[in-house]
Amino acid sequence: MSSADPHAGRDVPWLILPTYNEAENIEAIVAAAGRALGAANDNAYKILIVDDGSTDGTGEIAERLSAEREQVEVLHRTQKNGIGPAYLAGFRYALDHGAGYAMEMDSDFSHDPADLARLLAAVRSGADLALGSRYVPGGGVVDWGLLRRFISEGGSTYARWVLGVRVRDLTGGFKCFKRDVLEAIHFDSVRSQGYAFQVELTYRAVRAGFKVVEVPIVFKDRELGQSKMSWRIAAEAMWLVPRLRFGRQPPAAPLRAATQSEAHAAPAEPHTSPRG
Ligand SMILES: Nc1nc2c(ncn2[C@@H]2O[C@H](COP(=O)(O)OP(=O)(O)O)[C@@H](O)[C@H]2O)c(=O)[nH]1
Ligand SMILES: [Mg+2]
Repeated sequence: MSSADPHAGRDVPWLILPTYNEAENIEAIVAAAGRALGAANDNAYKILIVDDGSTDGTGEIAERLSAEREQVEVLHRTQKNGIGPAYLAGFRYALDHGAGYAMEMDSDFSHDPADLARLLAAVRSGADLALGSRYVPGGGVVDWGLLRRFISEGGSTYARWVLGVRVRDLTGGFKCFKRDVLEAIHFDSVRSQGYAFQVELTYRAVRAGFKVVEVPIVFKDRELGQSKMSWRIAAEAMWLVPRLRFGRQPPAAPLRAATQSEAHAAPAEPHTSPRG
């Protein structure tokens, strides 16, 4: 099973970390994610930081981290245009370099890096896409007031209802994709940026017949740095969701086209917590 280079080969998980002005978080999040992935996969993993020209020195710190560790790489982009394009650039790079799995996580400790192992385990035990989910039993959110909870959970409920899928947490950004799922998605036709991007990728995976499971996670607010999400990004999700369902569909990847109707009949099953 083992190959000469532990960082090559189709079994290697790549964690994509999008950053915009995360100088206070980047070093600690890379260290914590490295510990979790290293323990989960015998030190064979990659962390790809995708920095969109941060003005607070994040890009320089990322460069130093990548010089210090062979597992860390950096993609510098000159324009800040949202997490959607940043993730797509990261996915493309990871696929081109042989990633077996590509993972998404915020770089601000809202997601617990220790949960990376559980997401990876879910995909290794049969899922094609594992979602860190706040809205299944065992999952949740700390620190949020009633209004913010209502908007977030309401947004997921709205999207679930419009799209006709069973996924409970459609807007979350903590995920593990099997390589094939990303290969089946035509990146050029993905236009969304923020929460809508998360909805779009999960919806496309369900539509293409992939098995999507939800792994309970607890989300907490960042302690350092500032959120870049805005009402504009939330509004984008509102109008984009019906377009995903009723607009012109992007071409399906040939391999998966046969299973599309099956996908409609049996969308995501909630995953039971590995913690019991
Ligand atoms: N590369 C890149 N990363 C971004 C951009 N916008 C946000 N991020 C990162 O995406 C993650 C989630 O963003 P955040 O502002 O914390 O959103 P929130 O958790 O919904 O408040 C963080 O790691 C941000 O640094 C962007 O335009 N480009
Ligand atoms: Mg955040």
